[in-house]
Amino acid sequence: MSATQVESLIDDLASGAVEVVDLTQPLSESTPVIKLPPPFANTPGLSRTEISMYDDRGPAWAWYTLEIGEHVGTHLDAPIHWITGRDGADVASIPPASLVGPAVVIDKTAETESDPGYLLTVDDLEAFEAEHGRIPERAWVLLRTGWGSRAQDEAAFLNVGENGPVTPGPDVEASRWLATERPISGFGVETVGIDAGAAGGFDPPFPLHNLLLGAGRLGLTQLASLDKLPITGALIVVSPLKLVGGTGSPSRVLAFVPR
Ligand code: 23J
Ligand code: MN
Repeated sequence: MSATQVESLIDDLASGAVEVVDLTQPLSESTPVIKLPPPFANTPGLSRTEISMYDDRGPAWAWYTLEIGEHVGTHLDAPIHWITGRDGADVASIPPASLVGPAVVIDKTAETESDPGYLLTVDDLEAFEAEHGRIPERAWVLLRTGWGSRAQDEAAFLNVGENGPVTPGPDVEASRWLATERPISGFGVETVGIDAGAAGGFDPPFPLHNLLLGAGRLGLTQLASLDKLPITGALIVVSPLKLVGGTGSPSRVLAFVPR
């Protein structure tokens, strides 16, 4: 991008020709977190304790200590989150250019409404490209399902049934395709994890974690407002904490959308 294009982007932001859309869910003590079945350990959500509250401990200031898992709320999965990516990047080592790129939205809202465990297939990915063109290099592929409308209701969001969680995501072959067939930066979802709810029972278990993170690519979860994005043409910016050795991080995620 030349200096001129950055200047024109600044002008477009001022005029409203480009809108900044926040793709981040609010982060609070009530933000739902994934619940793995026994015998696996689980992550804490967010909790806060006061350091001072305009009181004896600090008369003119308020501040908190946070306790939070790395994988809470709208968050990034780094390659080292998964054993297949253990020699890959931690959060601090991710090249910043991977955190900015074209957003490509695959809309499976209708399919997810009729089947909340909807599995994205290679046929879906190929049909998407036939209609909208080849997924570009460095793209963030975002699976739009409408699931974000459940984000404030833990039971509806996690949607755990008799046979475990029922949430949408890619099947094994679509996971392999996303990890190997296109040089994408990452894959983002509205649900609690990048894999489908049923994916713990797939072969391999959690195939998108296994294959995508194993290929050095990134995951992004619990996104909001994907319905405000065009199918192509938006720019996404992902901002994780620069956690040295981090396997993931709560992130602010923004999109630049032409209006
Ligand atoms: C650990 C094991 C399985 C899953 C996850 C974490 C996540 O969803 C995550 O945030 O990476 S599915
Ligand atoms: Mn995660």
